[in-house]
Amino acid sequence: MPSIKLFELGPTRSARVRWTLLEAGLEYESIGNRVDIIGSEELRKVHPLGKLPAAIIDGKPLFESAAIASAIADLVPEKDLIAKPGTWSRYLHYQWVCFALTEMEAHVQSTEINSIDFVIPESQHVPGIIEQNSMMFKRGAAALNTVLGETDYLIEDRFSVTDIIVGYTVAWGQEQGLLSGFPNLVAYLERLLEREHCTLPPH
Ligand SMILES: N[C@@H](CCC(=O)N[C@@H](CS)C(=O)NCC(=O)O)C(=O)O
Repeated sequence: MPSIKLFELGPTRSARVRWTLLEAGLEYESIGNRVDIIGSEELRKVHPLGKLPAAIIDGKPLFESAAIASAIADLVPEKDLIAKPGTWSRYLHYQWVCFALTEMEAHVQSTEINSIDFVIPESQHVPGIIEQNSMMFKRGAAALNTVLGETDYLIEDRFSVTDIIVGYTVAWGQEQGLLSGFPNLVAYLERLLEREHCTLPPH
């Protein structure tokens, strides 16, 4: 069994990693689960920005939720949680992960940090950005909605870690009220929520 330590906090993007670990059937040591772990010296040794999640897998540090979840899926090839390395399906995994994080999640994240007094103090918020963020998220959401009208899951039409990563992004959009007009995304979330180990909704 690999040794896995996870710096986590319930509603954060560590939910992606926790869900993957549960699907993988791997045990792990949970570190943190308290707000003051964010930005702490202890966490900065693993994540240079002191953000969650971060992990130590067999003694090696790794950060970014999508990278950690993908690495964990690779630890259990028999569970078929991620397309095999070197296959076209694996490149599609990278495609959808990059798409979700850059074309969609970046915008809902910007809305969140400009709405709550946590990462950026309220005095430095730019409320005017929120409308543009919503518009940009919806542009990505429309493309994903079209694809999910043709397939239930993103890779090879079966559940994988790609859906864990992208599903979190879609759920974040739902939380911000951005899914109206995208019935296939709502149905996709409903499918994901039916899974025993699902950790959505994220916030
Ligand atoms: N792209 C990163 C985002 C990490 C991130 O921003 N995590 C949030 C919690 S969801 C955090 O720790 N924020 C504290 C901060 O920005 O200082 C990932 O997916 O892991």
